[in-house]
Amino acid sequence: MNKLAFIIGITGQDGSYLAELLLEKGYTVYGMIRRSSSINTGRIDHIFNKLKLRYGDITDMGSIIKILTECMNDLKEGSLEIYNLAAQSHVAISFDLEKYTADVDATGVLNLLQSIRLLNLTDKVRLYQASTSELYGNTLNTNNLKYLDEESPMNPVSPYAIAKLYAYHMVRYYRKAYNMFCVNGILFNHTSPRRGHNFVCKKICDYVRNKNFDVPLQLGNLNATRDFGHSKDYVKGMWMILQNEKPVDYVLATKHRVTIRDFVNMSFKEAGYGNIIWEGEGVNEKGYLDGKLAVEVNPKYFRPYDLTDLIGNSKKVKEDLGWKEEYSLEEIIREMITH
Ligand code: NDP
Ligand code: GDR
Repeated sequence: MNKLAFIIGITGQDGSYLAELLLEKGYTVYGMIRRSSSINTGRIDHIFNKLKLRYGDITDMGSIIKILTECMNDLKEGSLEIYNLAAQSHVAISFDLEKYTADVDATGVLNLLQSIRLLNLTDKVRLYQASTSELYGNTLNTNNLKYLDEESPMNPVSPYAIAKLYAYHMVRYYRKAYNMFCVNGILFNHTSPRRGHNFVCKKICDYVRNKNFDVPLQLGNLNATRDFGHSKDYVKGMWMILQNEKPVDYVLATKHRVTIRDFVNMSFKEAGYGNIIWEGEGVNEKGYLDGKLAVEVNPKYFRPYDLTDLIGNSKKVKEDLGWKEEYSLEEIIREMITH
């Protein structure tokens, strides 16, 4: 059987690990890449020649139709697996790029769904949509919940999350209205050495790894709690969700709670430095290493609205599909500060 997959967002963190996983499993892997004035294939350069990369953009429906048609011509049997990981994925930046974020993260997904329907492929493809824990907003606290799961209320509060909620519902609507195998993976934060440089974990780990403590690390909200997994574990989950007998939405999370401050402490510790001593509060909070200023708060990194707590429970996917994370947070940090 020729197994065929099409990854939209293949040049990103998750796309690159997913492409590796699918190649290992013997898939022919198509990927959409975007035209860029500088090279944007750094994460997939080591497998570049094994992939069938095509220029396109999720906001350009013609490009989606063109690649889908080529994939279907290549498919001999079974279903084409489509993984839509494309997004303007930075929550803070979405407050500055409201319309663009909607074009990519919301309408872009509609373009994909419509292309599938208009090409009469609803019964020939399986679609994974990259949904997010951001959909829940501050539900954990407002509803006094311990963890978030598939049943928790969704109250998105950023342009990014609002666009992703549109996509989440469109996927569910296509599943019901057109009987299509399309699913949402509601993934909590996951990171890796391939994480984009302006996400908080990567920023902290790069700072520790570079050993240049002359300029203090500048961060925003240190009190936010998040649930961090490894991208490699999460792309395995994406694949498992698409192999399911039925199309079902699942949460992937670790149930492990850390503040951004905890993550800073752990990163310095993993790198073999002493404890950070924290003094002050809010914008005046500072972290000292061996008496020297190492971390300070810069309000420029605050968001108009931030999420206090995002901690997930993956009980359903563990029971139904046997997914579980392999990496501990210590292992993730160790890998990020050494690679
Ligand atoms: P990245 O930002 O690393 O990757 C995003 C990918 O989308 C890149 O390949 C990017 O291309 C591509 N892309 C952006 N805009 C377009 C467009 N208009 N048309 C086609 N492709 C586009 O994100 P991650 O790998 O971290 O995340 C993957 C997906 O999962 C995203 O949808 C994200 O929102 C979602 N998600 C991520 C979580 C996480 O913690 N990592 C958690 C929950 C959900 P280019 O390289 O050219 O910019
Ligand atoms: P997030 O990730 O918004 O959760 O979105 P990010 O790493 O940007 O922020 C996590 C938390 O850290 C706080 N923070 C900072 N964030 C950044 N980027 N830079 C800083 O200097 C900084 N200081 C503190 C933030 O305020 C926030 O509370 C990620 C993305 O991958 C989304 O695409 C995905 O949907 C969600 O995770 C789940």
